[in-house]
Amino acid sequence: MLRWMSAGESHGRALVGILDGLPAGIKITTATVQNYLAARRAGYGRGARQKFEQDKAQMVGGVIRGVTTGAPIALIIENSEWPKWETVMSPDPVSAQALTIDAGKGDEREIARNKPLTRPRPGHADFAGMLAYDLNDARPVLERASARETAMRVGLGAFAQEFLKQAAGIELVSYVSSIGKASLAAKHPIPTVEEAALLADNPVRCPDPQVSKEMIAQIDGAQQNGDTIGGTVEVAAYAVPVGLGSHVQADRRLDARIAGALMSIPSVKTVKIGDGTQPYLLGSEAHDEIIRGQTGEITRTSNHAGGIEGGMSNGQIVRVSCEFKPISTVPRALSTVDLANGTPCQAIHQRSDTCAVVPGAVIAQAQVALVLADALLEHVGGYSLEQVRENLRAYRQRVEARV
Ligand code: EPS
Repeated sequence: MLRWMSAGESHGRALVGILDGLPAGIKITTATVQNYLAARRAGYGRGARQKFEQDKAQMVGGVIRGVTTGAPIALIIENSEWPKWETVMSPDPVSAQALTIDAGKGDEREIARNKPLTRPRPGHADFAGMLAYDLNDARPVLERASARETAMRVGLGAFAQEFLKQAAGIELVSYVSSIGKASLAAKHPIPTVEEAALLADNPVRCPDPQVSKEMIAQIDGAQQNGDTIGGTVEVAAYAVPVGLGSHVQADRRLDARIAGALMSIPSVKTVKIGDGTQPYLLGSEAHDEIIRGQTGEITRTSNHAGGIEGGMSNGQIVRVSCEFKPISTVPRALSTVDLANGTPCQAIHQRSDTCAVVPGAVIAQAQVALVLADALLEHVGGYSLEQVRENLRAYRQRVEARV
């Protein structure tokens, strides 16, 4: 069983993450983890912070000389912002006077840094978090609700993706299929692994050059109006063996696990497996008929189900998508009520990204990889990469013999 967890605040010293249950023998280096993290920092519509935030990862457990040991993976990603926030975010108490001193160059954000945040942003965790945790200041809520934490998901997801590739040849791709009103055609083919590698150079991670331009225009339009904008990302996993997940128990269903993992990404409000429910189709049209292919193999006429039936992978490409709402830190601040004095006012705004859909694709890919790695280990097991490979080979042979 694979377990993962993170801790750390957006403007704290660092994010820390633990990934427990990965086998020994996976080859990985800091540079590899760094490559995955770099993809998350890219993307048109990101705010000022991404220009200086380095996402410098350090492996501090579970890896020796470039190979996993089977012990829990421990990862640290430091925040470049920390020196400016050392006082207000200090884990130890600080004097009241220290909090009146503005660090840095005194821009609007720095002056506001030490003041209590009492005007909750509609759409963010501020309001419910302040009430649920008995806080007079939204700072502790937004520090942890911040999507900064997704850097660690991508960091841990790097290990899951390297494991899937090295153990089973499973590779994932992710791309953006809509931003605002600009959408990729529904029938656009899923990029191959090679094509997806090129997408990293596209500012909106979209496989269609014309639609990419429309997406950029949508982001520009939102930014010029002091607004934010959302969109849709797609994730596909190639070479997933049949039978990951299970129909026998609710919490073992692969689709439920993927849906939970994707829905847990900040700003995600919709998750779709394959083509979703397709309520406009009849049953005879909506399902993927089972046929004999040209070389006698068992295959399908289509993949509406997104490679998952009955809570299990069915041997087709696993294909899922999720929609991100526009970021809730809207520059043209929305109406709210100041919880310090109960008066109507404008919500907090310091700085924000205009659009985080492009990093969203990279984060979604990491989340799906973590779930698939867990499901693969559950099915074939093994404490070492070689054991997993052998167990998988034996399982694939049994499947081959049946079909
Ligand atoms: C975020 C707000 C912005 C983003 C941040 C997530 O940070 P700040 O408030 O410091 O400008 O840049 O995302 C990241 C730092 C990141 O690495 O993704 C938020 O409120 O969720």
